[in-house]
Amino acid sequence: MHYPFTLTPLPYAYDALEPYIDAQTLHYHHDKHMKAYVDNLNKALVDFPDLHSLSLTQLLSEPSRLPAAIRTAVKNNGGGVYNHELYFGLLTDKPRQPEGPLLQSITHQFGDAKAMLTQMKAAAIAQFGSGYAWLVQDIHGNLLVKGLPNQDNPLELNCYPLLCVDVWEHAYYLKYKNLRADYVDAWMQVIDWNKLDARYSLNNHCRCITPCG
Ligand code: MN3
Repeated sequence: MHYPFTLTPLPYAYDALEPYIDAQTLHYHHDKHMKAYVDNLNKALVDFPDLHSLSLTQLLSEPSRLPAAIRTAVKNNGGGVYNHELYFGLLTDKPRQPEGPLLQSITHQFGDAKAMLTQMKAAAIAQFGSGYAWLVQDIHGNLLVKGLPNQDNPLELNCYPLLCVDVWEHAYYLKYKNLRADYVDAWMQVIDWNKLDARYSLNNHCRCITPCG
C-alpha cells in the first residue's frame, strides 16, 4: 500500500457487528472519518513524488526522513489511515475464542487473554481526550499495552502494532454517548482473534519492526 492511498472497504457488512458496534457509527466512522484521513494523506504527499513509493509503514516509522513541511500532516493522517485499517480489520461478526501462538505469549506475559484485555480497557479509559489503546510488540518480542494520543502510531516508538481500540468519541458516541468503558467492553466481543494471531505470527517470525507490516 502506497500513494495514492485508497479507502479499504470494511471486511463485513455495516450492520454485522450489531449490537456491539452499530451500523450508523460504522458508516460515519469508516466512510467519513477514515476517508478524510486517506484524502488528507494523499493531499500531503501529492507534491512529493520521492515519497510515492514508500509504504505507510515506512512513512510512519521514520518521520525524521520526511520533509519538515509535511511531517505533522503525514503523522496525523498516515496514522489515521494505518490505525483505522488495523482497528476495522481486526473486528469480525464471527468471533472465536483466542488460541494459537499469540494466546501462548499473552498467557505467558499477562496470565490470560482476559487480563490483557483488562489492561487495554484501563489504558483506553485513562487516555485523556482522543487516542487509542494498543497491544504492541517491542523489538525484543515482548508484548506491551500502551495508550497513545490522537493518531500516534506505535511504529514511531519502534513497536509493532498488533491490536488497537479507537477511543476517539466518533468511534462510540452515537451509541454509547459518554460511556467509553461500555463501548470498550462491547469492542472486546467482536475482536477477530484469528486475524490477530496471524498478524502476530508474521511479525514474531521475522522479529523486526519493518517492513513486515
Ligand atoms: Mn476513529
